[in-house]
Amino acid sequence: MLNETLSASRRTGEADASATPAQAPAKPAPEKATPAPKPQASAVPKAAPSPELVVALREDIRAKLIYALGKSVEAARERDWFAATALALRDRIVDAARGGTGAQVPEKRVYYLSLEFLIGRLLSDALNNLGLVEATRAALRDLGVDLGEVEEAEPDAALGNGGLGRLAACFMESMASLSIPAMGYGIRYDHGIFRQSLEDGWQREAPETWLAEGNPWEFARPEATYTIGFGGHVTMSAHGEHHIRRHWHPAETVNAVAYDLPVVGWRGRHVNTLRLWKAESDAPVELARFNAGDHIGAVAGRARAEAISRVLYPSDSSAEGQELRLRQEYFFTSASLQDLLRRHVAERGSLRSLPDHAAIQLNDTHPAIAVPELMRLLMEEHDFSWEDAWHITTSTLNYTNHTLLPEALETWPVELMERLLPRHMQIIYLINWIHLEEQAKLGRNEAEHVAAVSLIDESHGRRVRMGPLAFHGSHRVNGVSALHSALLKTTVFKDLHALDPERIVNKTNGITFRRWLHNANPELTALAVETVGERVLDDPSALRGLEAVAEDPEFRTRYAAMRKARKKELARVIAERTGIAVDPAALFDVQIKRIHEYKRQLLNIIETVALYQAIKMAPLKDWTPRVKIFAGKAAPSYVQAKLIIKLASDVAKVVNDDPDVAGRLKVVFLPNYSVSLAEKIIPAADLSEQISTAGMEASGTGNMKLALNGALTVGTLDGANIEIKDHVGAENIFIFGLDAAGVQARAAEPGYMTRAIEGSPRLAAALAAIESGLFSPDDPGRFRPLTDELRHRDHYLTTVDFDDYWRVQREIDAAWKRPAAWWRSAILNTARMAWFSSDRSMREYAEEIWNVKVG
Ligand code: 26W
Repeated sequence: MLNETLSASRRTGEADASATPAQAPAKPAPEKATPAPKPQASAVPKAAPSPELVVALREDIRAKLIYALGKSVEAARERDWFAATALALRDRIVDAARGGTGAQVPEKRVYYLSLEFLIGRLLSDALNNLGLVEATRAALRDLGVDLGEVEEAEPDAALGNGGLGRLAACFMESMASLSIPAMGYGIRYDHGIFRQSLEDGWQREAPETWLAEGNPWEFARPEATYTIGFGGHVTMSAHGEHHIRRHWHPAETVNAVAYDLPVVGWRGRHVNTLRLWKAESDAPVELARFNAGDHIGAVAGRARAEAISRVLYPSDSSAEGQELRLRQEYFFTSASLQDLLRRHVAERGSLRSLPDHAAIQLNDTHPAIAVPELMRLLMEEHDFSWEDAWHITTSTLNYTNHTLLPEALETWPVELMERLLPRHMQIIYLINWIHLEEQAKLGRNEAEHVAAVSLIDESHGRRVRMGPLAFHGSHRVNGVSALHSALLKTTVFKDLHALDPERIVNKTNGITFRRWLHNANPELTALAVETVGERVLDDPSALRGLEAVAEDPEFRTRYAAMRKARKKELARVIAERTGIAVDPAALFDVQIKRIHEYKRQLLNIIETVALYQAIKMAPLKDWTPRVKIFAGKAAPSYVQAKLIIKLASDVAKVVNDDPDVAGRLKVVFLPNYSVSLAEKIIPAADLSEQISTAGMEASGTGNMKLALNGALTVGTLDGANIEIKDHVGAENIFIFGLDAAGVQARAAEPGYMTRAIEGSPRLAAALAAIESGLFSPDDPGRFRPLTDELRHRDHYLTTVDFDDYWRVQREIDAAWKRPAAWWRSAILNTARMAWFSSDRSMREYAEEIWNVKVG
């Protein structure tokens, strides 16, 4: 696909991948004027790599270091070796693209529009998919360099907040691996998600600077630049007797410049492109102003334009409604649509056939402005009638919803839309008018129904509802787990669903096993390969073969030893980053995800406090030793979430310093959770905490990564936990608490929290300890905002689920003491998680939403 894009681009004047890389002018290696395709290793070398391949790689890396980076072997730092290795590998990815399944114009392409791509590091992924891990290790060893250290020198591409962004990255990898012709579109943020540090237990945010030393993977495509308008006014002109045309005259324009990242699939058979847009001003520096001494004012217009791709919004759960955010959304959506329309015209001529050759997936409502923008482009730049444009739009767009939380459902003030996107606001009004008119024709014009299905919310000031807009403009709408999709039909989209019951479909999320099993856990992968054969690398359903050895004591011992080794390594990382010593023999209990009240880290911390109190009261009891490990970022403006981090840190301090509980309980908050930190924690986890209030976690994907790696889940019947239970078996997962229906019923009973606290002496004592200042002697009232919320509102039903959570945790303590049964369950988790591969998700999307061929 990279190659295909390039050949299509060539016709339209874009650069070729084999042309000079953006990074630096590439001086060809002295002995070859035209670089020949590099020898490829077999995807998974069983034996040592061939000496020729190692030599070729070594010389390529050395040449990149010297000629592309201008560094000597002696002066090179790890970061330089990383860049040289990436550049050498990128050449091979280009070769793979040119020779792969994406080399021709495909019948149909998928366009995945996402404001977030949480990719992480690319080197080990690319090496693994090209089968070049061992050859590169040997090549670097020849140069006196360690591959592991080079991999660690790569900054994470962290252009996302959490689940939604990571899902986009897993889907991109799976589409490439399945040879689905696809292109991802997003924003090339200068600064991804902030770097988190803890200062006396308080979260501090610092800017993240992944591009500080350039990005060796990307190709800049300045020739693929589009103009994006903002503001201004709309005029009309008459065309014949019956047609009025409207023309938008933006007050301001910004350039969107393409940067391409290649996404190489498994065994290098197919390469797709992730195209990220950078905002560049088209305004010249105002020289007269500059010369008059107004140095800042002379570049203010440019700074305003370029702010669009400066930083990722760090909130994952509340629509903050700021103008810059809407500018980002429109900027990348418009650039992507213009780009794909241009490509379609170049390849096929008429846009009438767009739905036959393109499927566009909107990742949440962030690109929902695509609905009026595609209408506008079709009508105003390509002369389609309203009806034809509407047909094309609604046959091409699809929308994935990722959350039911009301505060996360995007709406934009009509006033802001009118000011920033006046033409789009007119189109939205007309879409809505036709939509309500259809309802009136069906006799559905009662005020309540109109208010429910209207795209404009009139109840909180006038606002455009982006979810209903995306729903109405899409061919298919999907939820991300069975429960979540069912809830979409009965809650947020109840009324729209009734108008078209076919539109909502379920597509349960998945994860790419290449990153989350093969790369993150090579030891477990080796065990699987040894047991069921190498085909497990291509077909995860072969993991089932592990069921047979779950009964084999020797295999269990090896599986447990594998885990132990990873726990030792994680213990080293914990000591290095927090100074806390933990025992790898203890049960590693992990909760790693964004910090949010609905995810209920607070439930886990309160249970930790209760356990601490219980150990102190019965010091002679044979307690199961546990290490509670937390990691995750809080949105910088989310005060309660930041206080939860502080509470975890304060509890950790007291517990870890108390000799009475030594050897039984430790608490760790690992700072700066990221994709690469997840890769270290997940293979070392024994217990996976998935304890959200039922009905609130749309799916979860960390739950899948942990279960695949053999951590047992303690969870509520929420999101994909339900499907995980169905797959691994009820006896291999620990379920507790209210289900979604129970939550709905209980939330309707006033005073539930008071009764829960009064009915649970253990919970009452834990809350009292927190309120007494036991963990914050310097500021006893510090955590009142948290405990007051529990006592007086408890929106997330933490108090109600507490006792059952305590019960199941003690059941887990007992289970840990029966190692044979524990490891049997762990192995069965690995054996039965194949269905959660994002390859399965992508096949389902391909067949049931996109109508595109796989492979
Ligand atoms: C407008 C602010 C904002 C930004 C991001 C609101 C909401 C979001 C996302 C929808 C949050 C998110 O990442 N949702 C997660 O998506 C995952 C992938 O589908 C699911 O597994 C998680 O359950 C869901 O919380």
